[in-house]
Amino acid sequence: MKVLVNDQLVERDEAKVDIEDRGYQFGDGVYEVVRLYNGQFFTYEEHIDRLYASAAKIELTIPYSKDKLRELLESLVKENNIQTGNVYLQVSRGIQMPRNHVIPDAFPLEGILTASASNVPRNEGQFVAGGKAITLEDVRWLRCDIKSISLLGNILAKNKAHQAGALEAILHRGDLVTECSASNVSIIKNGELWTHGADNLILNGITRQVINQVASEAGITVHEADFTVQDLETADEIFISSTTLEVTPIINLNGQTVGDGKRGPVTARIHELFEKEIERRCGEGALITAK
Ligand code: DCS
Repeated sequence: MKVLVNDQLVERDEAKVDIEDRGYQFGDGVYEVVRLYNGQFFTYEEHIDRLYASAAKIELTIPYSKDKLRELLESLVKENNIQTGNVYLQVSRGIQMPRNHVIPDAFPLEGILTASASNVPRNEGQFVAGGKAITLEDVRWLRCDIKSISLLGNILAKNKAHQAGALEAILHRGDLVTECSASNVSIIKNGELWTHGADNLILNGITRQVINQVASEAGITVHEADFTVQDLETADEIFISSTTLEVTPIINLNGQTVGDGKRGPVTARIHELFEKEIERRCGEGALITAK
């Protein structure tokens, strides 16, 4: 398996990170996870635009042009023969000695790119069967719109969910539901979709954006607006979404059955629309080879 370190493809066990790297020391960096179906990137531009936007928000310069980055990531995909899988890429601010919180004015490096790719099949069983979730107070910082590699708040929430035998932790700030530890959350009430607006309190998921678009086009009313924990608890259907989870139903919340405990009809319809979008963008056979 080969990975990218800056513009070099190297064997995974030969790739090294400097202990003075600010990503390693401070979690000072940004990342993306991009999915491939049938060897084709899905929503590539959206992910890369978000990477550059996250970097700009923390005054970090991505060391490559978008064209060069695409060339590098395509070489990574080709080298590892990725059909249906994920590319993980991150850019750290680079090496600084001695360790200092302050970002130097004349920073010697523009950032260090590392990326890996692996084949990961679609979790089709789970897309239908769904999973459990718990609710937790959202104690993360107030810039969740940045896809930062500093993920302690997310990790602790996800781990609490895991310890409770759940797939995800649905987070709320007081009464208002925000998102999950590593995905967005939407609810269905009276056939309409509700999901938190794209502000500083959530990561504006690319999956969520595609879902909202295809759902609206199909005539489903989409509210990107506040909804409460009580709305969540009384929802007809709940689903979570991310690059790897696609549209995954939540069939149990804090030990209580959601709806009739099965994937609901609107969630099923939305996943079907999402799959059509995958085929539209990645080619007709994309979902067949993705098994
Ligand atoms: N919210 C958070 C906190 C996330 O970490 C993610 C994705 C999302 C929402 C959904 O965003 P996308 O739809 O753009 O994927 N997390 C990525 C991760 O860390 N692994 O897989 C996806």
